[in-house]
This record gives sequence, C-alpha cells and structure tokens, in this order.
Amino acid sequence: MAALTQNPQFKKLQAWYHEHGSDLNLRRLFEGDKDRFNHFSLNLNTNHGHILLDYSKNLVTEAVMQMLVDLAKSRGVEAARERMFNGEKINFTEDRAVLHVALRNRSNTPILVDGKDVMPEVNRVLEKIKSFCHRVRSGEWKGYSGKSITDVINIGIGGSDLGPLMVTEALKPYSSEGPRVWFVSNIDGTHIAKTLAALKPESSLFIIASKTFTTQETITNAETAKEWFLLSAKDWVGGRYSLWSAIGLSIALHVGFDNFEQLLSGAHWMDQHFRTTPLEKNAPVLLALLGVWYINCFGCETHAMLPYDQYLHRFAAYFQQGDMESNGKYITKSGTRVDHQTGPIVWGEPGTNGQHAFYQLIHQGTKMIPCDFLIPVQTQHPIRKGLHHKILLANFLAQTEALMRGKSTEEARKELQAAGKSPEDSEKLLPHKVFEGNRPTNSIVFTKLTPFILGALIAMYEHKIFVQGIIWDINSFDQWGVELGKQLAKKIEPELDGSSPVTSHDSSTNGLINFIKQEREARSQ
Ligand code: G6Q
Repeated sequence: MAALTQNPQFKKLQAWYHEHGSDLNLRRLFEGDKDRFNHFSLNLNTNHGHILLDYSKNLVTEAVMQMLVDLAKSRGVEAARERMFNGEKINFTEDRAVLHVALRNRSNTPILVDGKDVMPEVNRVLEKIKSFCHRVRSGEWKGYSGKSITDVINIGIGGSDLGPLMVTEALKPYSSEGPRVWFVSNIDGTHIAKTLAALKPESSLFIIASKTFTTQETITNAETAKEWFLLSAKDWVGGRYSLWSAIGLSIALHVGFDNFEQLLSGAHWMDQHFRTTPLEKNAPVLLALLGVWYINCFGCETHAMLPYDQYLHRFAAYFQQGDMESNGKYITKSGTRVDHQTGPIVWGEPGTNGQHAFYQLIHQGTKMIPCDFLIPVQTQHPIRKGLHHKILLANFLAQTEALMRGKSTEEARKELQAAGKSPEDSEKLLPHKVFEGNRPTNSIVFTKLTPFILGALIAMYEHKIFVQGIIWDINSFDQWGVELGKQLAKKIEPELDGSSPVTSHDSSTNGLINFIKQEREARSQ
C-alpha cells in the first residue's frame, strides 16, 4: 500500500486543511447551520438502549467528512474489515488471525481459521465458564475447608488484568450474590500480603490469568499465592482484546454468566454495526476518521477519554493500553518507516474529578486535545432522587459547550463589569478571562451502563483502533515493544545478584544497576 502521505485522498484532505483549517470555527459553524446536530450525529438503537454519538462539536464540515470517508475507502477499510471477520491472518508478524469478534459471535455463524471453524471451541469454553460460574456462585464449589467462595483473586497483568478489572468495576451494580473480585498485577508482595490478610484464604479462589504463561510478574505472583485456577486464551486473541475469552472469567464470576453473555451480545451488536453499516454512518469508522483528521492534519498528539460515571473509572486506562499498544507503531506493514504520526497518547480520568484537575489545560492551554465525553442518561444509583446524576449531566453538557464556544472578549468584559470591576481592573483581568473555545469534543451518551451497552462501547473503540491501523497501514495486533521489555528484564534480573560490578550495558544502565547493588548490599549487612 502506498504511504498515507502519497495517497491522493489524503493529499486532497491535507491541501484543504492548509487552505481552510485555520478558518474552521465551531461557533460560526453552529450559527451557519441550525441543524448541525442532526447532520453530525448518530443515534444507534441497539434494542437494549440507545447510544448517541454527537460529533457535531468537531472542526469539520460536510466536505471534510466526505474527504475522510473517501480516504477510508481508498485505504481499503471495507476489505480489511472483512479479512478480520473472516479469520484471515492479518496479524502477519505473528502469523495469527485476529478473532476477538469470534468470542462474542452470538449468531454463531462459522468462522474459519486454517479451514477449521473456531465456533465449536468458543462455545465449549463458554459452556465451561457458565458451569464453573454457576458452581461458584451457587456455593456448590467449595474452598479447601468446605466453605463457599466469597472472594476471587485475579492474578494477571496487562491484557490479563486491565480488561477484567475495568469491566468488573463498571458492572459493580450487577454483582449482587457474586463473590468479590480482587486484582493483583504488578509484582508487589505487600499488595498480595495485604489482599490476603483482608480475606479468608479458605473461601478465596485464585485465578491465574495469562495468555502465554511466560509473564514473569504473573508467574511469580502465582507462586506466592500457592493455589491456583489456571486460565488461558487462544493465540488468535491479543491480550488487550481478551476480556471476552476465558480471561474474562473473573467478570463472569462477579456479575454472573447471564450478564457476561449480555456483555458479549452488546459487543456482537457493535460488531454487526461495524461490519454492515456504510462508512458514513458507522460509529467506529467516524471516531477513527476524526482521530486521523486531528492527528495527521492538526498535529494533535493526545486524545482524552472522559467518562462521566465513576463506574467507568478504569475505562481510559483500559483504552490507553488498547490504543497505545495497538497503534504505537512507526513501521508500516511493508516494513518502511512512516513519515507521519500514528497512534495518539490516550489518557483520561472520570469527570467531574478531572474537571477540578487537568481540564484547565484543555480549556486554555497551548495544545489542542480532542476529547471523548461519555455519560449514561440513567444512573445505577439515583441518590437523592437522581440529583447527583443530574449534576453530572449538567457538568458534562457545560464542559462540552464551553470547550466549543469559549468566552469572547465582549462576554468576558460584560461579566467583569457586572461583577463591579473598575474599567481599569477589567482590562487587566480581561485576557485571563477570555476563552478561545473551538476545542473539539465527541459526546457519547447512552441510555444506561448495562452489560450490553458496555460491551457495545468497548467494541466501538476496538474497531476505531482497527480502522486507524488500516489507514496508517500498521499492524495493530502485535506488541514487540512489550516483548522487548519482557526479554530485557529476564537478562538483567540475574545481574542484580552478587556484588561484582556490572559492565555489560551502557554507562547509564551499568551505573543504575551498580548503585542498586551497592545499596542492596549495604542494607543487607
Ligand atoms: C496485550 C499484551 C500484554 C499482555 C501481558 C500479559 O495485548 O500482549 O499486555 O496481555 O503482557 O501477558 P500474558 O497474558 O501472556 O501473561
């Protein structure tokens, strides 16, 4: 595939950006088109609640969206999508298919890998999860002293931790009657000891979640925990896409198998939407294209994910891995170095806490930070007759509006005058009180954070990442950077033994190792 920067559609987009990009003004765009919301939003009816994607507060026009869709077509997004769903080995650096979609293929249509349908095996594992869940949750499965299980400890890291953790937190309200779930990831003896001290080992179940069983942190933690229940996943599922597999057992134990199935069904709904909807109306595709617009034309380097729901407090962290591990690549599929930006730095925290912390830079900083705001219409806990959630909704609406509109000099001056400031003080304060606005946001508003809707939202972002990888022509499904860390740590670990100075590395690494060795030795005497 030709380099993105040589692609005629991209060149056209870039030329348009150079000519008109700085004239794009959201206030004016809204004034010029009273129906802008309807022109730039999608209301997805999943039959289990709605997901509204409002992308009207983006620096785009109809012409820009058309050029972006043309770009997606010219990069072969539609054919690539089919290759993934058909089980082709698109993760070619590891010679693997990419089939997280098979794990939630509720329609059960055959998906072939090397000529063999994977669905019977997927269904067999689901049955196993189901019966195990039932036995644990009903109290039939006993700990070693004959007591039912009250606590589950998931030992895993990266993809074998972040997904189950994020979903378990998000679906806490669905966990009644289920065991509590704890997560142990980094090698951290204190953490394990504390977790264990808080629990009764006789009614605790340890799950060792690892795709490969080669991960040092997980194996070491497993040895510390002593009793385990082993979990693994197929090689056609990347770690960061594996919560739908047996790696998600801790989720199913916590919320029950029916809810786990709902999560899969929601993701399957989004898979179908992604696979069959024309690109112009395709939520993951639109999110991906807007990202490309900001990253490759405006030069934005980060993307913020801001869920207005405390239950989603690990959502940004989860997609930090999902996105950065998938699209943090500078080599194209044909092995050349890209001459443009690829995956953004993804970050975020739940609102309104974020509002009281880092939003200042989004409003008045020197960087443009495209943001996704996510919020349910209905809360899980209508505290004080829904007052808390109403305040959250108001804050979300206020932030996205403020980022778009900003505050003009005139508006700021009027406010200062109304506050009784002298003309002299007003003029001094004025530059600080003006907001340029014109900061782009997506609003993703959904009926309620049910297992189904959560599954759909996760799948939406997974496919967004996929589409961007296709446009940039990179392999989103390997992670050699992660492997490098695993390899190097194994080499260095034995070098920390003994007292002889290490000289096998660069002077910085040698210096650091030797400092640590000296300190370790001094403290042990
Ligand atoms: C995910 C990555 C990585 C992986 C962990 C744990 O896509 O490959 O985060 O999940 O390194 O690996 P194991 O599950 O093999 O222990």
